[in-house]
Amino acid sequence: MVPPTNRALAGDRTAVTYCRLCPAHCGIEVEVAGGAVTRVVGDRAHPLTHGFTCAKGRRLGDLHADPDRLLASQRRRADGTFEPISVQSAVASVAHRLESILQTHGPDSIGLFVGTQTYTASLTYSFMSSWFRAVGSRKRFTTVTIDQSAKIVAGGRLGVWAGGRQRFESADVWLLVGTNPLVSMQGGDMTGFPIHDGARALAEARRRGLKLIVVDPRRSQVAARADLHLQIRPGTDAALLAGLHHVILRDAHADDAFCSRWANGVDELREAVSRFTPEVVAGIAGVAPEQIVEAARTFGAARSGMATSGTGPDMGPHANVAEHLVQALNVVCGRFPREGDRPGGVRVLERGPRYRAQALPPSRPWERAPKNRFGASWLRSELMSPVLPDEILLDGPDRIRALVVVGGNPGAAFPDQDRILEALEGLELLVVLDPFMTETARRADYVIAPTMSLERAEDTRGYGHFADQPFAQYTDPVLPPPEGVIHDWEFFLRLGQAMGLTLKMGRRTYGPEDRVPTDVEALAERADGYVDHEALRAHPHGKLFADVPLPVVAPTPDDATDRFEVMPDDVAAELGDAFDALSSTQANERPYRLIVGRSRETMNSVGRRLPGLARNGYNPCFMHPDDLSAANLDPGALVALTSDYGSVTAIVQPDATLRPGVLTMTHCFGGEPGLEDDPRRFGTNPTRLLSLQTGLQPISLMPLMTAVPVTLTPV
Ligand SMILES: Nc1nc2c(c(=O)[nH]1)N[C@H]1C(S)=C(S)[C@@H](COP(=O)(O)OP(=O)(O)OC[C@H]3O[C@@H](n4cnc5c(=O)[nH]c(N)nc54)[C@H](O)[C@@H]3O)O[C@H]1N2
Ligand SMILES: Nc1nc2c(c(=O)[nH]1)N[C@H]1C(S)=C(S)[C@@H](COP(=O)(O)OP(=O)(O)OC[C@H]3O[C@@H](n4cnc5c(=O)[nH]c(N)nc54)[C@H](O)[C@@H]3O)O[C@H]1N2
Ligand code: SF4
Ligand SMILES: [Mo]
Repeated sequence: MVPPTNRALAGDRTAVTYCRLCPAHCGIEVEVAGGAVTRVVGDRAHPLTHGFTCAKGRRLGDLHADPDRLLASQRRRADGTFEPISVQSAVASVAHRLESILQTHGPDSIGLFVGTQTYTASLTYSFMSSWFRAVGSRKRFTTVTIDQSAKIVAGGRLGVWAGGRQRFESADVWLLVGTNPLVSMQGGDMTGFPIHDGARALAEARRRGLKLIVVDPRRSQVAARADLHLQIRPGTDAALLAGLHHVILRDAHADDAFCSRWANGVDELREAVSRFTPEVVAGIAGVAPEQIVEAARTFGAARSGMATSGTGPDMGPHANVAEHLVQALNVVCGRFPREGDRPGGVRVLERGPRYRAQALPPSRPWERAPKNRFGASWLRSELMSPVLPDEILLDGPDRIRALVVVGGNPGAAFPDQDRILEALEGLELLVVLDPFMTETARRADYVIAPTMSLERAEDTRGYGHFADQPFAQYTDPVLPPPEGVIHDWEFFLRLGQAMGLTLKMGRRTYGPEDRVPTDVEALAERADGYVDHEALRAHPHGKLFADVPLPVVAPTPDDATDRFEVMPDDVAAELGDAFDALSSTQANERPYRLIVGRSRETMNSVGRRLPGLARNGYNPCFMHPDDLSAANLDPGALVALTSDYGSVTAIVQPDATLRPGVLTMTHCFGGEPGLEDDPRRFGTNPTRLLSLQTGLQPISLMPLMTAVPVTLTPV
C-alpha cells in the first residue's frame, strides 16, 4: 500500500537523515546493511546539532526492528484475539463501521485522540485533521490538554503579545520554571530555550553573560548549570512566583513605560501579591528569602530575557494561577520584542505570523465557547482531554461511540488508568494507529500498523519556531517499509476516500476519486514558504538558508488600544485560595510529594521496552538517599505508594539531586494491568495514583499530576 518511492533503498550504505522522536530533530547518519539499521550516529555536518544525539535516538534502528513491531494491521476476533488483515480490508471495514455509527448517531459520536507521535510526522497532522473536519465531528482531543493547558488559560486571561517572544540568543537573563529542556527538548515557542545541542548553546550564552535561573524541586540537568537554582517544595510555584512579583514591584524593577502603555491591573497585582513577602514565601516554598530576592532582582534588573515554564508548574495544584504569574512577569518587566526587533524563531518552509508591537487582549474563549453536554468547553477547537472518559461513559445523545487514536497511548498516558481503560472498553468501535500492541491497541477493534519514521520522507516544516536560525531539512526514507504497513497520513486519506469524503488542506483538496500522492508529492504540494522543495532536497544535511527573510516586529498600529490584564478578579481569587492552601500549617498525613519528570531514555512510552535503553529497565521511584536510609530501605527495594486515590508498587532508587521529601517517577511505564504488574520488569504506571474526579483546575479541568501527596510503605 505504500507507494514505491523514486529512490533506491536497497544495498548497504550510510544515509543522512534526522531523528523525529522529539522536536530536537537531531541530524543523524544511519548505517544500513542487509536491509536493517546497523548503527545510528550524530551527523557532524548538521548545521544546528553538530553531531549531538541522545541514547534513544541512537536506538532508532532497534525501535524499527523491534520483534514486537506490528508488520500488518490487526482485527479483533469475537474471542478477543487478533488476526492480521490487509490494509485494504482494514480501510474498507473501518470506513463501513464509522459510516454506520455516523448515520445513526451523528458526527459528534465519533472522537479523535491525537498523541505525541503525530507532532513530528510531517504529513500525519494535516491529513488526520482534514479527515476529521470532513467527518464533521467536534470531539477532538489532544495530549496538549493533559499537558500544559494552563498556558491556554493564562494567555486567555492575560492577553498575548503580537510581537512574538524574545530570543534566548541575545538575552541577559532566562527564568525556567519546572522545565528541563536539556532532557525534554521542549524549546521554541514553549520556552525559547535552544534545543538543538542545548547544553552547548547554554554554555555559549553563559560565557557572554546570560544569567540562568531555574525553579525546580530537583537539581535537574539544566538546574545544575544555572546561576541560581531555587529548589522549591513541589506545588508551591504560585507562591514563589507571587513572591518574585512582590520584590520586582517593591524594588522598582517593573518596566513602567511598557506597563502604562500596555497593561491594566498592575495595582491589583501589587495588592494581590502584597502578602507574598520573601519571608512568607520562603516559609511556603522552603527556600531562603535571600534567594527569592536575588532571583527577582536578577530577573528584574536585566535588560532582556523571559520567564518561561514547562510541565512542573502546569501540572501542579495551582497550575492556572502559577502559569499566569509566569507570563505576567514578562508583561510587568516588558520582556517582549518591540518595533524593529527580531523575535525568536525563523520559518523557512512556511510563512510565519505577522509580528506587530501590540498587545492582543484577553480572549477568554471559554466564556463564549460552546459547551458539551456536561458543561466542558471547547478550547482551540478541541475538548479538554480530561473529559474524554466521561464523553464515552456517560450516556447522552452525542456520546462518543467510536474513537480513533493516532500516535498516542492514552491507556498508559492518561491520568486514572482504570477509568480510561474502562472507557476504551466501552466503545462500540476503537481504531488505533500504532506500531505496537500497547495498552490502548489491545482494546481496539482495528489496529492499523503504520510506517515508522525512517520509512518516511519528511521535512522540518512546522518546527521553524523552534530554531533561531533559518534552518530547514528534508529527508528521504532510509528504509523500505515492511509490506503490510501504511503511512498514517495515507490511512486517513484512503479512509476519507472510502467514506466518500473530500479532504481540504489549504488550497489543495483530495477527493474520493483522486490519485493518492506519494509522500514526496504530498510534501511538495503543501510547500508555501521561502524555499522550494527541489532546493531543499539538494541539501541532505539540512541548510541555513541565508536569503530567507528574518522576522521583524512591525510598528504599533495607530488604532491599537488593547491591553494585557495582569490581575483579573478570577486570577486574584485563585491566588488568594492558593495562599490559604499553601500557608495552612495543617500537616498532610501523606509525607511525600510525587513529582513528574521525563527520562532521557524514553519519549513518553516510546522506547520503554527496548532492552538496555532505560538504565534500570524499568522506571524507578527515585528518592533522596537520606529519605531512603530514614525509611530503612535499600536501593532496589519494593515499596507501595499510596495517594488519596490509588496505590501502586514501585522499586526505589537513590537520587541525591532531589529535594528531601520528594519522589519522582517518569510516566508511561507499567504495561497491561493484571498481565504486566511486575515493577522490576515493566515498571510502574504513576497515572494510577491520579484522579480525574477531584482536584481539577478550573476551566482546563486539568488533574493534579505533580506534587501528589503519597505515603510510602515497604512491601
Ligand atoms: N526525553 C524525553 N523528552 C520529552 C518527553 C519524554 O517523555 N522524554 N516528553 C515530551 C513531552 S510530551 C512534553 S510535554 C515535554 C515536557 O517538557 P518539560 O516540562 O521540560 O519536562 P521535564 O523534563 O520533565 O521537566 C519538568 C521539570 O519540572 C520539575 N517539576 C516537577 N514538579 C514540579 C513543581 O511542582 N514545580 C516546579 N517548579 N517544577 C517541578 C521536574 O523536576 C522536572 O525537572 O517533554 C517532551 N520531551
Ligand atoms: N503520570 C504522568 N502521566 C503523564 C505525564 C506525566 O508527566 N506524568 N505526561 C503527560 C503528557 S505531557 C503527555 S504529552 C502524554 C503522552 O501521551 P501519548 O502521546 O499518548 O504517549 P505515548 O505513549 O508516547 O504515545 C505515543 C504512541 O505512538 C506510537 N508511535 C510511535 N511511532 C509512531 C508512528 O510513526 N505512527 C503512529 N501512528 N504511532 C506511533 C507509540 O508506539 C506510542 O504507543 O502523557 C501524559 N501522561
Ligand atoms: S530523540 Fe534524541 S536524537 Fe532524537 S531528536 Fe530527540 S534528542 Fe535528538
Ligand atoms: Mo506532553
